Amino acid sequence: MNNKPTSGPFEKTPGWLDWYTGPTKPQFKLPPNAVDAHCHVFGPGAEFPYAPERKYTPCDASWQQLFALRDHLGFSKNVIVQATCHGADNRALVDALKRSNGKAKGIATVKRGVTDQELQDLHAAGVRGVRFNFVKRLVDFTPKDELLEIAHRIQPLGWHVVIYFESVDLPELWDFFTKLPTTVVVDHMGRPDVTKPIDGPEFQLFLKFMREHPNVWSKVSCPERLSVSGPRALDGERNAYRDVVPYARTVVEAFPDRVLWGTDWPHPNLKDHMPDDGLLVDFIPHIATTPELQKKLLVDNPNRLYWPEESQGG
Ligand code: 0GY
Repeated sequence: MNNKPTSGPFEKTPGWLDWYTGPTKPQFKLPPNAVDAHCHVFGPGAEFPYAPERKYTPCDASWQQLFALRDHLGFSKNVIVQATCHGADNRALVDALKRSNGKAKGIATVKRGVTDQELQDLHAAGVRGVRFNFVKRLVDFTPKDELLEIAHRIQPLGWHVVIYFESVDLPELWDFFTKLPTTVVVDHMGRPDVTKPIDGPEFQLFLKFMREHPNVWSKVSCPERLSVSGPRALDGERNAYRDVVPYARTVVEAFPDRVLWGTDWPHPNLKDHMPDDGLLVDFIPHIATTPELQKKLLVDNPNRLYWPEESQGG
C-alpha cells in the first residue's frame, strides 16, 4: 500500500523497526465515524527536521501515509499526537492537521515561553491539547511548576492534557496529576506491567486514579507495546496480544464513557516486532465486547472530546 519508509537526510536509530507497509484488512468492521485517537506523523525529515534534543531518530511517516492507513483500516478521523522526536516544534503536526480537511485533531508539545498568538494558531489548526511526557527514555525532565503553568494557559482554550508515564511512577506523580485543572487523558492505561497480577497494587492504583477523578480518561491502546505473549495467537485466530486483554477490558467496562482507542502508528521504539495494524483493529472486540461499548470507545467518546461541534451530546 505504501512505499518503503526512509528517513530523509537523517540516520535512523540503530535497530529501528520501520512501520509495516502491508497491513491486512481487519475482520472487525469499525462503526461509522470511528476515530483513531492516538497516532503520529514523523517528518518527513527532509521537510520537517527532527529535533536536536530527540532521544531517537525514526523512519519518516508522512500525513499521506497516515491518511492512507486510516482509509485502509476504515477509520474516519485521526488524533495526531506530537511525538518526542519533534520536540516542541509542532510544524509537521500542524501541516498534517491542515491537510486533513477537518478529519484530524492534534495534541501538541509546548514550552513555557509559548505566546498566546502561537496557542491561537495551534488551536486554529486543530490542536486540542498538550502532552506531558514522564517516560525517562523519551524526554529530559521538565519542572512540574512549568507544566502546571502550561496547563493553566491552555485551559481557557478548552484543551486537555495528555499524560504518558510508566505504572511504577504513578504514586510519585499522583499529586501533580490530581492538580491538573483540565480533562486528563492517560496514554496506554499508564503502561501496566501485564506480568503482574491485575488485582495487584499497581493496576489497582491506576483504577483508583480513574475512579476518584472523573476528569481522567484513558487510552486503552498499545497492546503491542505492553504484551509479553506477543502477536501470535496459539489457536490461529486473530486474537493477538491476549495477555493485555483483561487489563484493557477492565478499564473499558469500568469507565465506558472515558476511554479512547488508537493504533499508535507508526509505532516508535518497538524492539521485537512491528504490528500489523489490521490485527490491532481486530484486538478491539476482545476489549470492548458489545456494539454499545465499541461505539462509545471508537465513536462517541473521541468525537465528544475532539469534535464537540459535531457531537449530538453523545
Ligand atoms: C507512543 C509511545 C512512545 C513514543 C512516543 O512521543 C513519542 O516519542 O510517544 C514510546 O516510545 O513508548 O505512544 O508513541
